[in-house]
Amino acid sequence: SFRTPFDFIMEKTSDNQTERTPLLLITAAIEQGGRTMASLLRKGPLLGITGSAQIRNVQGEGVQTLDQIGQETFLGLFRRSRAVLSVLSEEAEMPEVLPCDEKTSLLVAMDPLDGSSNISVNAPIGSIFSIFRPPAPSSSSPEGLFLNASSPLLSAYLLYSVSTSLVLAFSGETRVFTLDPDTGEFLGDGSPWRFPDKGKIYSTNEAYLPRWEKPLQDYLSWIKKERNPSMILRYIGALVGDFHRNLLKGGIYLYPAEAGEKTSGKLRLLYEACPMAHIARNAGGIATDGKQDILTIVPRSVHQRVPLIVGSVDLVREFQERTGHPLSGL
Ligand code: P6P
Repeated sequence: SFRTPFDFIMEKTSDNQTERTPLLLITAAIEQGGRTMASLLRKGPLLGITGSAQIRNVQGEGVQTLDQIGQETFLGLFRRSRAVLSVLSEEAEMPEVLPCDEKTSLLVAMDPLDGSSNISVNAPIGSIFSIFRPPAPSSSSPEGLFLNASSPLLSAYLLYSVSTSLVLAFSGETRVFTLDPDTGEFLGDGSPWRFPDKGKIYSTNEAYLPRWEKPLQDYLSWIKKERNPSMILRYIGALVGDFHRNLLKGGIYLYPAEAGEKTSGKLRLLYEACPMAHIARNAGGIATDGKQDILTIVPRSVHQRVPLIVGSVDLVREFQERTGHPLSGL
């Protein structure tokens, strides 16, 4: 019989009642926002809401109208849940402090709509969340809350594609759910998902190879010319889509640092690399910045970028060994 995210959280919080309620409320907010965004994205072109808005977001990137709708949709739901102390979003420079029931509220870092350049060409996009316990005492500044937070308590992404998936990592497990558009329920088979240890897929934007450091250039050329068995390239250009395919089939995703303006890569630690690393780890995969496990990185700023290599443990181990940073304890 199918199970829902509610069943997953209830099952895994049977001995920890204090966090059960905020986690159920936050997961419900993510589900509700997912239903809203999936419906809007399906009709977007008909409603004229896929054009890029004139306003530029804090990252200086062109903002698609749907980016703002995603920001307002999820922020509004987290505000109404009263279970969230503060939300850090890719779409806002400073974290937003929300009215909440102080004693059990949690922190949310989110990318409300990741890969929005795919919207206008009807390609997959996603929403990414990491949920943290606030540091004690939680009197520090909004940014300080996120810079002193522990590792994620729960991580999630929504993937808006052929179907709408919700993937949750919590309490040592990663589970996959699919939206039933007729009932609005997210349903899964109740079993934990395991990242395949091996795989033949690598996902990266090879156009930037000339700006990579030499060991990474050598790794890619080895993959293409010498590795046996050989690998294939699959790249959607949206982290959630590329990650999800590799989570299901086995594979490795790489967004390395580049000489020039991407000296720390492109992806953000708190609401892109960290949740993906947590989801990978709970499924038996691993994520690094090329040198260390993403989950051991202490953020220095809330929009900090990091290089991201994430996927099947055998493939990430092979990458680390070939680029001179073998991972200990793997
Ligand atoms: P590039 C989307 O803009 C994003 O943040 C990720 O979702 C995606 O994996 C990456 O950037 C794509 O970047 O430079 O290959 O277009």
